[in-house]
Amino acid sequence: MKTIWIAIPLIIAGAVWYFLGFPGLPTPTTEIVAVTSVPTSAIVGESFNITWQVDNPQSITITHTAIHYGPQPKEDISYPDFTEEFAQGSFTIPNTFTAVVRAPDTPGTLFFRAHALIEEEDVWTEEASVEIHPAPLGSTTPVSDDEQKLVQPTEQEVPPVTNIPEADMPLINLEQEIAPVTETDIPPPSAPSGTQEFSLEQSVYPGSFTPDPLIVKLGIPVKLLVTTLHREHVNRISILPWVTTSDTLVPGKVTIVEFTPDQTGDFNIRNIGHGFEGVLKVTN
Ligand SMILES: [Cu+2]
Repeated sequence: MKTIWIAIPLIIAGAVWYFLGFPGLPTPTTEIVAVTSVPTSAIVGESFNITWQVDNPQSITITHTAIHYGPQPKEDISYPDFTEEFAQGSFTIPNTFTAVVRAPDTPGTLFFRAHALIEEEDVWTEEASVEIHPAPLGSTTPVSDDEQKLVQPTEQEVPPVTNIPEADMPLINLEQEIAPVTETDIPPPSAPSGTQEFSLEQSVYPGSFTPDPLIVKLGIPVKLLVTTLHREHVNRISILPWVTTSDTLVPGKVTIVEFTPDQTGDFNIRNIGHGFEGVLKVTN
């Protein structure tokens, strides 16, 4: 009987805390991810900030939160781009995040949602939008410091093969990782020894590999220099039975995939994450 008189006030106190909050203690909220600041409009090619908050009753660590965005509204959240700042790493929530979004080069509407991966669960906001206006007459497109850093190495180091959108360029290791692409167009040796080397380009939107089919010779080690046009949460390839999973494909980086085809026929080059496929043809 005594315990009831202890338990009841505790339950009431707990309920008050949950629904109203006590001073100095975190207040549970219903909107776990919410956009808190975004301009209503932007100028073509201009960079602007979007701020969002990610809440949680307890302080925990998450590994991904981002603004996903693109020129089309997306029910299925397959936006072609997302902000990189908090896309990979370790971030404490509750917290507020701000990332830079670059407006497209053509006027229109930019659609976006904030996303967070919280304890293996995907949490998204409703879709919102920013109107993208043409540049005022006589003005030049503003270029931020960040973009200059990105563009300069591209012009100096990247051969035409890569064709990577500027917004997707990574900030690091451009020289080391992109330099080998110059050799990817060299045809494979015809002698049945050595290595046959090919470039393989992946585009997530639409899901495709180039070339398709990719034709290789039986019994000669294959070296694929794989590039991708898009950043994704999960972005690797498999070529069964030889390659179960590659390293993560990152725009601007060449991922090397090596194997020796020991049977002829058609095999799937498969994107892990989106599931689209290309064909690897092994011939005599
Ligand atoms: Cu995301």
